Amino acid sequence: MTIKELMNITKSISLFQEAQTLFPGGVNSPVRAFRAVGEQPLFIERGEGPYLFDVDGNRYIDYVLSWGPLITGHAHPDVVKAIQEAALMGTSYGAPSPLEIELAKSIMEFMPNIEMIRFVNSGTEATMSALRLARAYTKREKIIKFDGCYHGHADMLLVQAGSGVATLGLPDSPGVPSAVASDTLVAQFNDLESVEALFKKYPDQIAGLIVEPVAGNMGVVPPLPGFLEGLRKLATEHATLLIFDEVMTGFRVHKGGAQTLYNIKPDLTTLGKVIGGGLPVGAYGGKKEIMQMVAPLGPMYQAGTLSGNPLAMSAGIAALSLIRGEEVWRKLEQAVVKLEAGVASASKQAGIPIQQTRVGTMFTTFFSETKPVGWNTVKVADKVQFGKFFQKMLENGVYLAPSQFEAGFISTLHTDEIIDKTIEAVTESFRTW
Ligand code: KE4
Repeated sequence: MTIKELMNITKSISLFQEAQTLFPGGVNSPVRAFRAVGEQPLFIERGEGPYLFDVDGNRYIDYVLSWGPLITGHAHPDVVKAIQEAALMGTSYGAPSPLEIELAKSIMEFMPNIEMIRFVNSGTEATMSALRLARAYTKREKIIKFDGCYHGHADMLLVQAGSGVATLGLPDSPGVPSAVASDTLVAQFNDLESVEALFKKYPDQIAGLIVEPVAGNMGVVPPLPGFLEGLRKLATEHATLLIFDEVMTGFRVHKGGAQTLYNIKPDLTTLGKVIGGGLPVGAYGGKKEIMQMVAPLGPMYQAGTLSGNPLAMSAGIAALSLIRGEEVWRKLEQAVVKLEAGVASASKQAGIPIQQTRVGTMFTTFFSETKPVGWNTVKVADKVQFGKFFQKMLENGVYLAPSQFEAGFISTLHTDEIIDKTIEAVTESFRTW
């Protein structure tokens, strides 16, 4: 039985048919197409707190949360109010506003290693700009990324990427010029020797090393002890800029991001998702000495019509103000630890082998007997089993990321009762395996 047969999703079905005449694959971002779980996507009417409601009136506990941004849940009253009030003042000025200063200072309170910052409109813009800056600053051209890590869809980064690229089995995207891809070197996550080998092969040629400090786009894969410290040491030794792509991990693995959790100082940090409170915001920042290369102060050009948009700034300010306290983070940790234990117990009871990974408020359940440490150990996970789990959880009212190679997220509104209901859904899903 498929989701279509088991659930009342007739409006989603007809909307998807129409959407496929308008958008490639019927969606505006590939992972939304549910291709990895063999079904058709649900069309969403609204979100409220920890819930999504589809156009057919079905309610789901949401663990995608717009792929990470909604750490305070859907339509949080404070965030909505901030957007409404900002909109009454105008939706875009194309000029500086005090809101940009307020959000920048708020981010820097959470991540003091960021001395200067530039707002953009997406994580892709943030990573693309940070790498251009690394090349401008070092006058070198090659970059290192990691197999299975995803940093947005800029040409130079669509090389052995994770997230939707891995989900759809597109090892590299057509349309990326070989000249561009040839400057992107790929190492293995949690494998320092693979990084050392690249530095040895390309001495003095590597401008930047970009890493998801906790991989989230091959599913969640934590750094092994010493890995991030080793990257910091190698980057320093070779005068290569260490770039922490914290678009996902920022305000998710710890209130101060991975750089605070692991006490590593990257040269540049990229951000997105949570800092926009659900509206389009990205950012790159770091050492002032490096950021001063950026126009109009320096020669490295980067621009954006809606960068620092007052609505997005207002939403980000409101969202970050809601996650500043220690108590919020204690409750988040308590909720996700309870969920993790519930899943472990249900899978053990059902005799279904899984590997669970979690850092802070982002987590993944791999259907595998191999400990995930990098792409090579993640890609062996049983995607069919994951698809079955996804479908059963959906039928039981829980909306998971529709891919084994994605992270799950909780919000401050995933209360004890919500976690209990989720564990019941997991138990029921495994019971009828
Ligand atoms: P955006 O351009 O999608 O705002 O950000 C790109 C990006 C950069 N860096 C990291 C670590 C990211 O996780 C992302 C985007 N994440 C995916 C989810 N894995 C976005 C979801 C989608 O592509 O629809």
